Amino acid sequence: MTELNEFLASESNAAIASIFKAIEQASFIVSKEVSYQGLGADILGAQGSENSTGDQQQKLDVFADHVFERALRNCGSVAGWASEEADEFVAFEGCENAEYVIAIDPLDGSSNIDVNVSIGTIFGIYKRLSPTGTTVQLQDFLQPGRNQVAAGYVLYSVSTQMVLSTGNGLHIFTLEPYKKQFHRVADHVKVPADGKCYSINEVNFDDFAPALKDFVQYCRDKKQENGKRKYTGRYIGSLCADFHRNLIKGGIYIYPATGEAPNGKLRLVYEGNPMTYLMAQAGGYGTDGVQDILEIVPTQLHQKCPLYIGSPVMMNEAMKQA
Ligand code: P6P
Repeated sequence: MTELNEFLASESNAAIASIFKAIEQASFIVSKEVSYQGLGADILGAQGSENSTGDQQQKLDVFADHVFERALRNCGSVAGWASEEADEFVAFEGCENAEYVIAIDPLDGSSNIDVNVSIGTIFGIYKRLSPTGTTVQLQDFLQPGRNQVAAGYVLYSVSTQMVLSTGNGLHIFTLEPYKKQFHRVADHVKVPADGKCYSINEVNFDDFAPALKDFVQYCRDKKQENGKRKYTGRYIGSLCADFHRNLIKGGIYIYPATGEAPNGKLRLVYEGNPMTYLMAQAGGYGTDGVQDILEIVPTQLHQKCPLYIGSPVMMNEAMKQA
């Protein structure tokens, strides 16, 4: 039993604890290979293929997908999974009696690995809707984000950290690489009500909706009482890294709809839903620019959604403009 296991067994149930144990094992493998930056497995550069939705796959995308799938298949508590790297969901043969399914982006931001920038794994866990003892169905994966029973991300950065919730607050664990275990370093973390950072790719400014242009200009112009600007821009180009900084320091991350990408870029099922579930557990919230992300009923596995997420004061200001 690892510390993460013990914590989850007390916070949730044995099945959820076994799922997180599988994620702990898989993320240790990915973290080790990422930290060896090309000295270990061949994970640098493009795979030379596209994923289900036309994104250029990086070798690390494929590596992480295989590592997490193997671990989650073997844990026995997951009946099937939906991965960004596969067109369709996958039923795990022999796991028909498992109660849970998982939606996952095995490696978000993988194009950053070649330049040694933080990257992440994002996942959401749902109780299946189809009867146990049967093969999972698409409906098991097209649940609104409010149905998640747990979610988390692993941030492969200066240290490797897992941020998770099983519905009883948001907790942060740090990987101790020699023991291959995560140790809790913070629990019941709350996002600051207001922040200093707005995270958005401003190269697309001219293509933003007028309301979003107004919000960005508001952030650019807002002054503190001492006359100094209140906000600054921070955009790493890796969702987990930008989200994590904003979670700890306060801030807002926006990947909006644009003329070129009317539904934005991020995926609802395995990016928007898990991250919004986590932010809600920390006292913030996430929308698609209009409605709570967690209330959207997905119609397609890889559907995209605009994402506004972060500190409530900044979110309220952004939504007021909308
Ligand atoms: P852009 C990484 O590819 C990602 O999905 C997020 O992690 C990141 O915030 C965003 O895309 C960056 O996209 O279009 O600004 O380069």
